[in-house]
Amino acid sequence: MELKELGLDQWFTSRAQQLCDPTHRIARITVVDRGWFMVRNELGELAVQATGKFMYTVKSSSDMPCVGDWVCVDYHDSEGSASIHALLPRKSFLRRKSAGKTIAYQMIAANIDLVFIVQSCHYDFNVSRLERYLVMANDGHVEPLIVLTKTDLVSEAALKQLISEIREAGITTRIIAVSNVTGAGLDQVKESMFPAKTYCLVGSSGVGKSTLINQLTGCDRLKTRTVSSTGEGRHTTVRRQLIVLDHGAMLIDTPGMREVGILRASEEVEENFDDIREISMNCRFSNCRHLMEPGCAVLKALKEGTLQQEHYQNYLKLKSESASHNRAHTDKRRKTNTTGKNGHIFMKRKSKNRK
Ligand SMILES: Nc1nc2c(ncn2[C@@H]2O[C@H](COP(=O)(O)OP(=O)(O)OP(=O)(O)O)[C@@H](O)[C@H]2O)c(=O)[nH]1
Ligand SMILES: [Mg+2]
Ligand SMILES: [Zn+2]
Repeated sequence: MELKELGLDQWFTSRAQQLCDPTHRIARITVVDRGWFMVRNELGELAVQATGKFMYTVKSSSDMPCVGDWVCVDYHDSEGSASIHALLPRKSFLRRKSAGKTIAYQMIAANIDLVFIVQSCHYDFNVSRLERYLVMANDGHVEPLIVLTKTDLVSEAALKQLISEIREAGITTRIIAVSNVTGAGLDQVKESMFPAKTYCLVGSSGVGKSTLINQLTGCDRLKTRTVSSTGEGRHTTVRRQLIVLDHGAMLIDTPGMREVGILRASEEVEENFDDIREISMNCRFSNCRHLMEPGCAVLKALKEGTLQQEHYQNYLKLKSESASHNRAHTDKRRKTNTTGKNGHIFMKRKSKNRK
């Protein structure tokens, strides 16, 4: 695949000439997963890490490469490994605010030509949320398109009503109504996508973003929620990923957002520290804080070196931000604290039959 088929144009090339070393190659980030990245270029797809020198230039999380970004990569031919040396400026982006004292942003995706704002006709439909997504698109210079899914679950009259509610709110953005079950409207989605252009899907969890992508690719590339599962509140998609469709358009799937615009610290902890959560399944106590508790699997992993000290410190930092954020909320409702001075006196021993 040539770089221009991946969306590279003169705008990026001229910036790369200033930022990249002549020995580096330009590549596009296709997957971001806790400290490592997948990049793709004419040579293929490869896992890379960011160099320490690059990390030193990172001032905030929005300086970190995100899916869709163009980067300068040094391919160390001998070992078949590669590293990121620089991040090219973004032409467009989707981002949301991080919780915390200072204004920071978490990048969702970069260099997007069009964002599909996905809402379901069933349950999920909400015009003000739609408006917040439109603000997000506008803020990042991305053209929006509204997709209403699950039309098979509502009557034609009900669908008309939803569309008129959107229009009455003054939203003029194009709307496509689809059903991943009957296939209605899928051709319209396909026809709105072009080779070498990048599309991103955003919307609440469970609205059918990954199912729609699977329909467009014609195969079950992405995991979707099974119908029988009740997994309320759990995201099926956990990472952002760029997929190249057969006819050359690129699509980025994202995990559903609970709150548009604002990323809560607790969500950030959840998204970025899956590994720690997994390790903590083996902690002796279910409410282990991984600070000094006996039988803590996280502390054990730290000691053994299978968990990086820096990653653990970031986890603690975000977790405390998330806790103070939540406290601010509950304090408003409940003045008396019943859990004790440090809010943590009861150790809950895990029951044996717990998975
Ligand atoms: N009836 C009906 N069900 C659908 C439709 N599209 C998706 N679903 C179902 O909705 C559920 C959620 O779909 P997903 O594609 O996993 O949703 P998602 O938006 O990717 O969710 P997250 O990855 O958690 O953000 C699955 O059980 C799908 O089968 C549709 O058009 N009609
Ligand atoms: Mg999904
Ligand atoms: Zn622990």
